[in-house]
Amino acid sequence: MQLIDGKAIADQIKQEIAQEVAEIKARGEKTPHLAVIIVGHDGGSETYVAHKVKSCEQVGFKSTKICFEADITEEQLLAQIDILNKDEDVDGFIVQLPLPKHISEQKVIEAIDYRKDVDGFHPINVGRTSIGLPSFVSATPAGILELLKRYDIDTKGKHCVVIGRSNIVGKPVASLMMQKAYPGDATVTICHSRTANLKEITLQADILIAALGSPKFLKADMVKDGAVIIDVGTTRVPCETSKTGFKLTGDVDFENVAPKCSYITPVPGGVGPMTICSLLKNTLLAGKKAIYK
Ligand code: L34
Repeated sequence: MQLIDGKAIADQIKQEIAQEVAEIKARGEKTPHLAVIIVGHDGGSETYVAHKVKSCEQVGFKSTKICFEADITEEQLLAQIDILNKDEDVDGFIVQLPLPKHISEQKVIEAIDYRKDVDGFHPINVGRTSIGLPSFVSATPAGILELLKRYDIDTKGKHCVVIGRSNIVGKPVASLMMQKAYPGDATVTICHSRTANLKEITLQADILIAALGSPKFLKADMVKDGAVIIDVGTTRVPCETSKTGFKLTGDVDFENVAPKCSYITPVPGGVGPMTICSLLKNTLLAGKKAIYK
């Protein structure tokens, strides 16, 4: 069993980005600028956004963090999005999800100028990704593919089973894994909460991507010997022995599944840090106007 070290790969990619940013600055060109909007005080969101801002610093980007209380109106949030759409210094921006219930996430996503949508959540980017056109690819799926690539994991003709059908992970990662490319060229099956014979399907998987957000859901008896396991879950599970009072827990019962597989991502230190790297990469592309003019 080989552990896929997402943290180490993410650090390596950040160095590559930092090098490129140094060259951009040396040529006297504009410093890439990412803005992040965060609404409310969700613990996970605050941590992830803090990591995003810190990562911008590490690679030499400019970053702007915009915080709102949870009672902001949808109208006020849309007004802020409009400001960022028009701000020529901002190359890309994101609105960290989830949002409070009174705000429509879909409306917010669609209000973002797709040319600045470095999360790759806008329907134009989702659609372009799914038909193989240049686009901002959503960060977590892009991070997963980058891990498969950097570990030289064969995907062609493999059976890739995705558990979870969310718009930000399940659907786009399934669509990328079936594309005529590397990583890709896989035969993809998507399973979800209404799948009848889940175990029968997961047992056929050469590559299993667990993205349902249910701690330790994937058990050893659901996994074929030698499978590649990608764990996208990051649920905060209460834990008395931890300083923070919780333990970040993946969707995979790691302890029992790990001995069976060829490769596995840990939580933390697997997909999470790669998500942030993909966001940095998209911001760099936005700054260079490499996808859209
Ligand atoms: N708009 N909302 C928007 N874009 C995103 O790309 C996200 N996502 C998901 C939640 N909402 C979003 C993230 O940023 C999940 N996510 C994310 C980002 C980073 C990490 C986890 C999830 C991460 O860095 N995880 C670390 C541990 C972090 C910790 O210390 O708690 C890890 O090693 O897994």
